[in-house]
Amino acid sequence: MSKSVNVAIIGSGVVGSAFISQLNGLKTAIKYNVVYLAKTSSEALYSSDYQSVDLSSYKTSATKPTLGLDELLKFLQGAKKATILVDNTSNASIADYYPTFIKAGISIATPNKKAFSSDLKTWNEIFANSAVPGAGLVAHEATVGAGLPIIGPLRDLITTGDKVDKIEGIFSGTLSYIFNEFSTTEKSDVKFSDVVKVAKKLGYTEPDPRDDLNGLDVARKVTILARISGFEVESPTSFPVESLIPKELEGIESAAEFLEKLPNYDADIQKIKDEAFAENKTLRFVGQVDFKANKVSVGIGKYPFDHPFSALKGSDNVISIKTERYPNPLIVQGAGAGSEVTAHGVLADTIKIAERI
Ligand code: NHO
Repeated sequence: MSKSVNVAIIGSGVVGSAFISQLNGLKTAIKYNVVYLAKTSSEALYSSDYQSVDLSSYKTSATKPTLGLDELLKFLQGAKKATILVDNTSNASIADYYPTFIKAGISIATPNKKAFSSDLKTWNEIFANSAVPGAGLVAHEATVGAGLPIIGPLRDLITTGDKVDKIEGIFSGTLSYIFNEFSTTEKSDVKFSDVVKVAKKLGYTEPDPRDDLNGLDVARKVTILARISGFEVESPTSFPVESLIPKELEGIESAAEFLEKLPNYDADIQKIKDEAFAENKTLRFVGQVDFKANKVSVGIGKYPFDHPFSALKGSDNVISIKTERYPNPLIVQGAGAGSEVTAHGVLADTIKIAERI
């Protein structure tokens, strides 16, 4: 008889629906029995006898009310079988519940950054709980760089005794696109506000582009990598984060009004771009963890035209990890945003957990 594990999925949005479709097409020796699927915070599919949810028809199947987290825990424990909870939401309450799930033996695979980048106490609790025999495992590769292999390889280096010297990278697909278009190795007069507008039109930004431009998403990703490397970052707001939102536009209510007024501030960032160009450098929005300088930071950096960061295309991410073993840094580059690549990161984590539990 082949091995089978129970899977509970929360969320069927952009990443969740891609995850469901990839899981539905999976051909492996392990059987994935989806006992619970919360499509939204109000609609879920499950049966009291743990029959597998039909993933090919979940969009139209009759639903029941979504279970609260205490009820969900009870339901999953009632199956008395190894279970993986896949959280494809950005919900903070679900993230806060991870330590309880893990303690109860339920494993977690997720692209949700909240639990790993909020206060250090939650991070410590998650990993302390998962180290106890019988506890659930936790995997979150897709919280940084979508499906790119960053967290796994970094953890492997650290657990085998390597020491990080510096991590530096472009971690936002949106800001990668904006700076790759705005600041090039060829002279260009393209305006920052125009690039932001195009990025929004192409669907690269959040509905309100200020949620990308404030740097917080990058700060969350850098917090995660810093903590894995042993840098005890208290929270994503405990180190310098440069916001690309002009101070005067921070309080404006609508995204439309923000975009309308943004051109008034083009000259400021254009000046920085021109100064960099005169030094044969491009501007990029980077996150850094620098052990020698004992510093974590997020903001605009200048890179020589022949530096790998200057050659970045589209909305790619790139990360450079310099360690004792890799003084010439290990560099990972590729698509760092999008539903398919993010979902594949979550599914690969789910498979790795299933192989171990
Ligand atoms: P959606 O489309 O809003 O989907 C969330 C779903 O969860 C919704 O269907 C909602 O109804 C459901 N939900 C919320 N609360 C619930 C509850 N209590 N019970 C049941 N269902 C509930 O969000 P996404 O885009 O699918 O994102 C899901 C998670 O993946 C988030 O944590 C997000 O941060 C993470 N993520 C998404 C992306 C992406 O491409 N969309 C990426 C990485 C991680 O690679 C991506 C990336 O970083 C893009 C980034 N903007 C960049 O670099 O520029």
